[in-house]
Amino acid sequence: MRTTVGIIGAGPAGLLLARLLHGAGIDSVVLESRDRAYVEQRQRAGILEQGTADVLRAAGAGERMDREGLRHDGIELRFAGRRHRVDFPGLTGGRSVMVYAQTEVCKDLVALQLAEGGPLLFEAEALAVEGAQSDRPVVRFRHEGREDVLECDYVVGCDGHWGVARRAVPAALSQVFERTYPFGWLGVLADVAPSHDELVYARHERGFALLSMRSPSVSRLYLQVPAGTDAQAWPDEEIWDELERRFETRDGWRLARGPVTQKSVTPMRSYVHEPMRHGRLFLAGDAAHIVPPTGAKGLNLAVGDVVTFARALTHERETGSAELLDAYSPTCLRRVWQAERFSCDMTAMLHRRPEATAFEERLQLARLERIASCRAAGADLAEGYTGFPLG
Ligand code: RFL
Ligand code: PHB
Repeated sequence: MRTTVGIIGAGPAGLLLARLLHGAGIDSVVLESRDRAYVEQRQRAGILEQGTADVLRAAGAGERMDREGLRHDGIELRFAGRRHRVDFPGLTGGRSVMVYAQTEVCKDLVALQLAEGGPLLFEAEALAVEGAQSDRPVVRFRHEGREDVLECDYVVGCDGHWGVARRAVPAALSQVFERTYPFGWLGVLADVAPSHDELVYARHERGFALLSMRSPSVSRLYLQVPAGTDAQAWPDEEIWDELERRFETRDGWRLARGPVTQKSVTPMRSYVHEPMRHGRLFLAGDAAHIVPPTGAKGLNLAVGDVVTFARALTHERETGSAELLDAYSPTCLRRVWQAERFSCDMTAMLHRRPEATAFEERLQLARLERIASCRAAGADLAEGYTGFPLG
């Protein structure tokens, strides 16, 4: 098999890249190790930055998002029994975000790819990327019980944190920057209308909690739990009790309960692999970097990477200049590090560190007070949350 761009992974990064290249008249093949149902149902991100929503629209993948997605003009910060709303448009000159689940983005992109795009092979597991520094890199993969080879001009590793693409970068040329956290998020999906019309980020002595949503009738809720917690060890009623404690306000706000349909624990990690390019192999999305979910940045960063790659390759095709391809890694990393900073700050401000001193806890509250009382501090959060400019 031969193609111009071999794409490993059909998460949001790989699927959107295939769509953008198709629009630019560049052919690609997507290899995905899991089946279609898995790709379309894996519960993950829920917030699209305005720039991400614009990219999906421009790629012809925004129709259902515009019909079913929920535009959000702010979030609520909850601390010390108080509530503070961060008004995004008012603080950023008009920006907002979209609540539209990653599962739905993936469904829309899979449907478009199968109807109009190049090959998208499910249950096709990439085994290795070889010859990244030659003119003809190849992806070895296994599909329908047979091993095969995909010859490419370029390979883009969109295969997530546990994929194989990153391994093709020699250790001597790689630098990894990371931080692990002693906590994770217990996430539940519940058939109950969200108890607030915007997301609520709560800082509480017992730990962080987040109220999010998937639709007007489905809530998505998270609780900070110790790293390594087994989700099944938390009975549903105890989850609701704990959520209620952490969201408690002095004005008597109530959390509505409903049947829990899914629960799982997500570990938290900050991770950056530099560089994001080795020869003709490019890394995009979680394959190159991970952020803790507090800033809602992971999916949006993946989109930024593939937009940067698609623009760079289109430029090379149109002008013969590899200038933008050569700038791929530093261009992406500037945005990645801003998102890492934002995600770390949000995480530090809202989570309970088991070893935190009383002094540090007071500092957390002072940070939240500052955002609530100083327009510049609020604007900094609003700008970070609604997104750093693409390119
Ligand atoms: P993905 O989605 O992990 O997709 C990688 C794909 O590659 C496949 N794969 C392979 N295919 C072939 N051969 C191999 N050897 C392969 N190895 C792996 C995998 O099966 C998979 O299909 O990476 P991608 O595309 O880079 O997308 C990244 C996002 O999924 C991720 O950053 C976000 O989900 C992070 N995230 C959030 N991001 C946001 O922007 N906003 C949010 O609100 C948000 N909330 C979250 C999140 C992530 C969470 N979890 C579970 C980590 C909330 C949570 C709880
Ligand atoms: C979600 O809805 O899954 C979600 C929303 C905001 C975050 C993280 C996750 O910061």
